[in-house]
Amino acid sequence: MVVHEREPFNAEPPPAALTGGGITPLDAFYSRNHGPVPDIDPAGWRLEVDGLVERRLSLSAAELRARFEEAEVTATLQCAGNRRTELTGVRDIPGETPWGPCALSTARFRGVRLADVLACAGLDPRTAHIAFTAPDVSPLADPPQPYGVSVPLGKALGPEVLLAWTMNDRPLPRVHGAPLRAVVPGWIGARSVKWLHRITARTAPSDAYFQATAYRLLPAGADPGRTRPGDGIPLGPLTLNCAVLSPADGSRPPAGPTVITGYALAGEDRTVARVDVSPDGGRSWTRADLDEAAGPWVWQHWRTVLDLPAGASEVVARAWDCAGATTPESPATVWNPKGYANTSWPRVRLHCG
Ligand SMILES: Nc1nc2c(c(=O)[nH]1)N[C@H]1C(S)=C(S)[C@@H](COP(=O)(O)O)O[C@H]1N2
Ligand SMILES: [Mo]
Repeated sequence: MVVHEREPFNAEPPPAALTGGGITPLDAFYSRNHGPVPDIDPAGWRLEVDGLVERRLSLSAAELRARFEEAEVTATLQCAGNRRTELTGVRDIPGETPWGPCALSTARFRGVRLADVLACAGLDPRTAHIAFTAPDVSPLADPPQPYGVSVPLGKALGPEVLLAWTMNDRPLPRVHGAPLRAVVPGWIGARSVKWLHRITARTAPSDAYFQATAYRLLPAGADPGRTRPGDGIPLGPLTLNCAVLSPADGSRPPAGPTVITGYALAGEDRTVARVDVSPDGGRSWTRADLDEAAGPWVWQHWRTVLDLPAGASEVVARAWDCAGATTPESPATVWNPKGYANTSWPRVRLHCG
């Protein structure tokens, strides 16, 4: 793993660990934490469901398993800060984790549907948002506070949104949220709350720092040190993204036919429809071979062979999704003070021998 920080633990796999596509092995799955990983005693643990509900629930892990139908989803989680380093070339982004292109991974999660648990509690018709709270306290939040976010009710009721206790058929690892995490496929990773212990039905989005202040797209001129709750655009559904996994930026492959591989991921339940790759900085393009989507919530890998001349080459990629949306050309267009949602064309500089 490429470890950006030990405490809190923030790490992404090396690109070579993701080139195979499909499900990511647990030991290669990226980790994103805002505070210390909490130590939870499974025996004393309970999930509380409160707020605008007809019946408050307090469920042990055994009760959760016994009362609701088991459900499974394969989903790619992607951090909103994925590919941030490519933005820092435009302008510095101090105080944020310098993610490369691998702050995303795919797993098969099993648990119960959030919608089923909410139906059991009975929602008041005024409910418009479902908030999640966890016990890990982030010293980075202002003021320091437990991790919390929310999702609009429409998304929360989607059959793909799970409260999960397994990952790739193994018990959920502690660093990925044991004993229970929310899995919100197609949305930024920040909404998939780990160590989930409270679900609250509300009229308004969560007031917690990671919903109200962080994970928001600020205008390029804003001072991130002076933002107030509610500033900027709250990031929720993912937007189409595409990155090169091999060859590595700055590498020196032999001149001639060169295999280029990468991934693309569309937001919500959209799929990737086409990926083009350029050997010459975007002047000419070749259509890449694109994997079919294994499901609506998962990445798709692509590959092509480019005949590269001796000397310097700039390999660039762009994608389209099934709604016809395409990725923006330049990181300068999408630059924002916290370095979120970089979906610009990835550029890999090679020097062929
Ligand atoms: N309780 C809690 N949940 C959390 C976080 C956190 O710091 N605390 N980080 C979020 C962010 S920003 C991301 S991208 C994903 C990362 O999940 P992973 O560490 O399993 O890859 O978890 C989300 N859930
Ligand atoms: Mo994230």
